[in-house]
Amino acid sequence: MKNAIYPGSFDPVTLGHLDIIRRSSRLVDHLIVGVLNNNTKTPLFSVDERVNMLKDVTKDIDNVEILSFRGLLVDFAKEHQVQTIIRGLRAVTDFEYELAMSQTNRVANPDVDTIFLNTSLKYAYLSSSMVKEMAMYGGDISKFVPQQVIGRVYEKYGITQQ
Ligand code: COD
Repeated sequence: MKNAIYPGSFDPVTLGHLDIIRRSSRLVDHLIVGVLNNNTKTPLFSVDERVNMLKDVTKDIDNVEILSFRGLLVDFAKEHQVQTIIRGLRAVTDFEYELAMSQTNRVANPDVDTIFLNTSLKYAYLSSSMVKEMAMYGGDISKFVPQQVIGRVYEKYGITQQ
């Protein structure tokens, strides 16, 4: 049984994340999407809201499970007997951070390897931060996040969807 974890903040989930989830779900038997429940960052969405949005947008993918985690990713992986972490790579700017993270995780647990999927070209510059900035000023985010997520983002900024 090949299983993997795709971890992230997903604040909120974007079409870029969903693309990585769909593509990696075809590579493994079981994919856990791990949503970080972090005390140090203040996310726009609570961990429950992020988990629920991910559940909504992945409900048609049978082998995907959405879970939250606290603490170290390698401990979460060990708890679920997972040795493969999936990460998405956009531009070269992601590379340094991703490399450092994968090396650190491998030092912490040599059994854990990270596999990188490159972004689909149309989502190459898409990030949750960009979505939030667009939404904050009333910009159109419909090309960036799944349809079920659009209203929930605007709602956070008190914007009524047209
Ligand atoms: N196209 C392709 N991939 C994308 C896109 C896109 N448009 N947008 C984002 N991605 C990828 C990102 O590159 C990333 O791989 C993944 O999707 C999730 O992205 P984010 O931004 O939601 O999540 P991050 O990068 O904030 O997640 C960081 C973690 C939560 C995984 C990390 O902080 C962590 O593991 N924390 C736990 C503590 C720990 O173990 N620390 C030690 C590791 S150094």
